[in-house]
Amino acid sequence: VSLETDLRRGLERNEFLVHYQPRLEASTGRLRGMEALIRWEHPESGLVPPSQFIPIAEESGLIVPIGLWVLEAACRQTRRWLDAGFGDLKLAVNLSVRQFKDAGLVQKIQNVLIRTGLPADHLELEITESGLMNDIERGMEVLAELKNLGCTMAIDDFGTGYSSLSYLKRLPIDVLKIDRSFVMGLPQERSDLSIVNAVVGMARSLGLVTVAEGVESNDQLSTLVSIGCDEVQGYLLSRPLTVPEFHSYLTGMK
Ligand code: G
Ligand code: G
Ligand code: MN
Ligand code: NA
Repeated sequence: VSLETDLRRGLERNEFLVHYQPRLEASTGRLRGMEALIRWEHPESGLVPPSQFIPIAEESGLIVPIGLWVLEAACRQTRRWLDAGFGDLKLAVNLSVRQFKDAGLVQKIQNVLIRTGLPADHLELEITESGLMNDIERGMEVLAELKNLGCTMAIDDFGTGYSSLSYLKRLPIDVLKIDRSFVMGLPQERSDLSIVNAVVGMARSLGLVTVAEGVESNDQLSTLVSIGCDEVQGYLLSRPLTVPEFHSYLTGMK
């Protein structure tokens, strides 16, 4: 069977699950929230990484129902954690370009928030820089509507696309997630250091929060703290965790 058929069946048979990667305040290590990351537990092949099925889900359009499933599962789980007393968690969910272009997106998100009871200000939506720039006029409209719901908006993989400074100023976004390709070279790689420094400085002057992705070493972390990057995510702090693992993580922090 084709991977597409397999994906469709996976959705029907509930083979997807969500892992959660903690996102911490850089200077204090305080937990700020987590990113929902989809996983596929294939009955024969085992755990299939998103790099192997997200592109096919994108091409086939299946990412629209799959993305909605992730959103609902993650909002419902976050609501449980809030109810269990784990205070101020912000859930970040990735939106693909296809979802972003779906005319029903805003209504679907609003319905999920109502169904799960997650307050909108606990939800952040991540859209890649290229996804956003793909259709900037439409992008601005959708961003504005999602902001109206009360969600915050993040640009994912920032630095890998072509956002101009003038767009950044005009877009209703809250967060820049600095792509891990720039974090990787810190602190030795001079050009990466300059880029991250410039992004953080620019973000601050525009009132945006910065998140560094893919932080793997203490050297990278201390460099990011000294540059003034607000938040960090990466294997150094924690890999993406299953629901029970993330629950233990929360319990350990209390
Ligand atoms: O978790 P991992 O590093 O394997 O993810 C690989 C890629 O898959 C990343 O680019 C990530 O953004 C993407 N991804 C993970 N979960 C989702 C999801 O729920 N929706 C979309 N559109 N992309 C996701
Ligand atoms: O594209 P996006 O930023 O949504 O993807 C996040 C992806 O990065 C996830 O698949 C996650 O598993 C992966 N990831 C998270 N932390 C690290 C890290 O420290 N190093 C590397 N190489 N990948 C990471
Ligand atoms: Mn992301
Ligand atoms: Na990213």
